[in-house]
Amino acid sequence: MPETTPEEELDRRFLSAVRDLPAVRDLPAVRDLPAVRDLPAVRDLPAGPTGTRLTSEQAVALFDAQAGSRHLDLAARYLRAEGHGFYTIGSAGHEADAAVGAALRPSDPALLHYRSGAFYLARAAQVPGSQPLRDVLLGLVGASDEPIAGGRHKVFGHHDLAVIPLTSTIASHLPRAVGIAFSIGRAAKLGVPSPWPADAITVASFGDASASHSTATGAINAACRTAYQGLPMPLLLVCEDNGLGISVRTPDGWVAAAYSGRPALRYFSADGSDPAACFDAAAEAAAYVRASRSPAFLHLRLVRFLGHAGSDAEVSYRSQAEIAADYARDPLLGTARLIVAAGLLSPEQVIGRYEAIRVQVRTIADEAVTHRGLASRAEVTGPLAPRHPDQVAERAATAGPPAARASAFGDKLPETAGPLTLADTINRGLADALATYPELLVFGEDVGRKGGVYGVTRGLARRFGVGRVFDTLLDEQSILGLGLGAGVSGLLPVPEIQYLAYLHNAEDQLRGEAASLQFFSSGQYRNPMVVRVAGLAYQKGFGGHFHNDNAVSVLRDIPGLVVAVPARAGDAAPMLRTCLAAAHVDGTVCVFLEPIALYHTRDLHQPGDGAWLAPYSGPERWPGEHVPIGRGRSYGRGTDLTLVTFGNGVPMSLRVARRLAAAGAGVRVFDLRWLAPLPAEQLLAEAELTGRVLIVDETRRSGGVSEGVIAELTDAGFRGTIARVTSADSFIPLGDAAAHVLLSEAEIDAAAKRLLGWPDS
Ligand SMILES: Cc1ncc(C[n+]2csc(CCOP(=O)(O)OP(=O)(O)O)c2C)c(N)n1
Ligand SMILES: [Mg+2]
Repeated sequence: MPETTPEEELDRRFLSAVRDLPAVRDLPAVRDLPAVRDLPAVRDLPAGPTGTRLTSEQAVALFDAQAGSRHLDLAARYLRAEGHGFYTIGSAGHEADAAVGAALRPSDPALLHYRSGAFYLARAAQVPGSQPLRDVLLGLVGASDEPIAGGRHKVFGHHDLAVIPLTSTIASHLPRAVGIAFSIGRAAKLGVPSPWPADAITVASFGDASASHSTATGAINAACRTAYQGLPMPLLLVCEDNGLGISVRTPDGWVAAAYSGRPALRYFSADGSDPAACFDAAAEAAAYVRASRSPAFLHLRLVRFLGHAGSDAEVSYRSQAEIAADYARDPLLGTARLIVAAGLLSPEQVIGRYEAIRVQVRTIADEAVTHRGLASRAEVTGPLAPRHPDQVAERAATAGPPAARASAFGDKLPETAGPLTLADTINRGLADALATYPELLVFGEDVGRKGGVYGVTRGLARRFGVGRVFDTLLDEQSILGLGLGAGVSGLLPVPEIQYLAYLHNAEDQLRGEAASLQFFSSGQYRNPMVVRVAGLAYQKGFGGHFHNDNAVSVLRDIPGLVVAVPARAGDAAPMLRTCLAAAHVDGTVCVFLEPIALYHTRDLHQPGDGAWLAPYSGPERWPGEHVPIGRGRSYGRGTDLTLVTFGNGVPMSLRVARRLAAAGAGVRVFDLRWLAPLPAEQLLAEAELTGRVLIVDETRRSGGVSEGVIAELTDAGFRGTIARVTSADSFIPLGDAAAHVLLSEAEIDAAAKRLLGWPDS
C-alpha cells in the first residue's frame, strides 16, 4: 500500500473529525446561506447566536475562507508533484487569521506573512469581484498574469485589496508597516492625497520566530516609541505563533512574555482553534487601534501542519505524537465545530461545503497550469525601474509656485545670495524641493532642530514646520522603513542617513524592500524615495573609520537603484532636482551621496580662490541646467589623458590636471556624477578622445567603483590604455594615519605621469 502523504493525512483527519461531530437540529439547506462575498460589512452586523461578536453568516464565511486556504495548500502539493507548482510553504494550521481579515476593513493596508492565506481570502470576500483562489493558484504556478507579482514571486498581494506584497526576508516588512501607520495620519494632516482613508489602520502579520528577529524588534520598538511620544501609530501587529521557526522551537511563553508588557503596546491573545475567540480578539484589537491610533499586538496561538514546506520532513525534529496532537487544534475543525454546535450546518453540510471548495480549487488549478510564465529577460525586468527621462526633465525644471518660494525663502532668494558651498546649496535645494512638492518630508537623526550634523538641513524645520522636517529615533532601519511606508502612502520621503558607515546596518531596507517593490508588484506599488547620505572620506579633524566610509559597492549592486554623487555646488541642486523628479515620476529609489569633506570647501587651487563655490540658479535657469540620470560632467579639452573620477576625486583630479597642463600635457577630467547607472556612453567618448584613461577612485581597490568603470570601458570595446589609482583595501584609521590608506594627489600625479610616459621625477 502506498504511504499516506502528510497532506492526505491532514485531509483525512479533518473529514473524519467533522463526521464525528454531534449534529444539533434541523438546519437550513446550504444553498440558503449567503455567498461569502455578499455578506454585509462586519461592523454593521448585530451580535450573532454563538454568544460572540461573530454572526452566523460570518462564521460560515470564516469557514469558507479557511477551507479555501486549506485546499490551496493541498493544491500547492499536487501542483508541485505534477511539476506545475513552485511553492509549497502553506497556511495550514494558521487559518485562524481569517478572523483578523474579517475584523478589518479591506481598505486597511495589509502586509501579510506567507502563512496568512486565510486572511487574504477573508479580506477578498469583502471586495466584490475578487478572485482570491485564482490569484493564489496563479502565484503557485508562476503565471505571468498573476495579479501582483506577475510570476516573479509567490506572495500574497493585491492592489485592489490593499495587500502590499512582501519579499521572503522574514520581518523585513515591519519597518515599512510602521512607516505606513505613521504616514496615514501625516498625509491626512498635510492634506496630501493618500491611498489610505484617514481612519485606516495598518496590519502586519509575522511568525513567532520572526518576532525575535532584530528587524522585528527594531520596528516594534519604533512603533512603541512613536506612540509613547504621543504620535499616531495605528498599527495592528499579528503574531501567528506556531511555536516553530522551521525546526527551532520558540521557548514556551516567550512571545507573550516579550510582548505583553511593552510600553504603549496593547496586547491581545487568542487560541487559534477557537474561531469565536480569535474573531473577538481581532475585532477588539482592531477597534482599539482604530479608535486610539495606538499600536496593538495580537498573539494568535496556532499550529503548523505539513511541516515548514513541502521539502521539510518534520519527522526528523518532531515526534509523531507531537505532530498528531496538533490535529485537535486545527482551526478549520474549530470553525466546523462552532458551526455545527450553533446549528448552522450539519456535519454533512460542512463536509459538502469543504468538498465543493475542493472541486472549485481543482477546477481553477487545472486552468491555471495552462497560463504561461515569464517568457524573456525583458519581461522579467520590465517593472524593475521604469525610466521616463523626458517627464523627469520636465518635472525637474518645475519650481514651486512663486508664493511658496517666497514663503520658503522670505526676501532672501538663494539665487541672490552669491556663491554658495555644497552644503549651503543642498540646504537651499531642499528648501526649494519642500516648496515644490507639498508631499515631501525631510527626516532623520538630528535633521530637525539642530539642522543636521553639518548644518545641511539648518532652518528647514523652522520654515516648513515639524510636520514636514523632523527628527527621528536613532535607528537607520526605522528611518528607511519610515521612507518605505511614506512612499506607498502618497508622500515623497527624503530620509537622511547621518553617515555612510551607518547605512550598512539597515541596507536591506533599501535592497530587499525599496528597490524590489516595483519588481514584485508589477509596478502597482512604488517607493519614491531620495535617501540623502553624508559619506565618503577625507574629513579633516573628525576622522576615523565611521566618519570616513568609502564603501559604495553595496549600493551599486542593487538593481534599479540610482546613486548620485554631487562633487560641487553647481551640480548638487540640479542633481537633487533630478532625483526628486525621478522619484515622483517613476517611483525611482535614489541615494544622494554627499561628500562630507566637500560640504564646506570653498577653494580649489589656492586659498581664497573661491573656485569650489557656485551661485544658486533661479528657476528660470533650471531647464537649461538639467542633469539627466547617468550624465557625467567633463572638464577641459586635453587630448593626452582622461582622468575619470567622482566625489573627492574631482577636485583632486582638477588640481593634478592643472599641474600637468603647466608641464605640457593635455588632461581632461571626467566626473561620473552618477555611480549607478554609470554614464557608459560618455565615458567611452571621453576615453577615446585621449586613448589613455586613469581612473581616480577614492573607494577601495576591491569592490570599488574603478572595477565598474574598467568593466564599462572594456565592454564598450575601448582599445586604449587603462590604469587606476584607488584607496587601500583597509578600514580608515583615526587622524593623520588616514592618509596612509586614502588615495592621495601625489599618487594620482605619479600614475598620470607614468601613463603619459614621462620619466619618474
Ligand atoms: C531574514 C531571514 N532569515 C532566514 C530566513 C529563512 N526562513 C524562512 S522561514 C523561517 C522561519 C520563520 O519562522 P516563523 O517566523 O515562526 O514563521 P513560520 O514559518 O513558523 O510561520 C526561516 C528561518 C528568511 N526567510 N529570512
Ligand atoms: Mg513559527
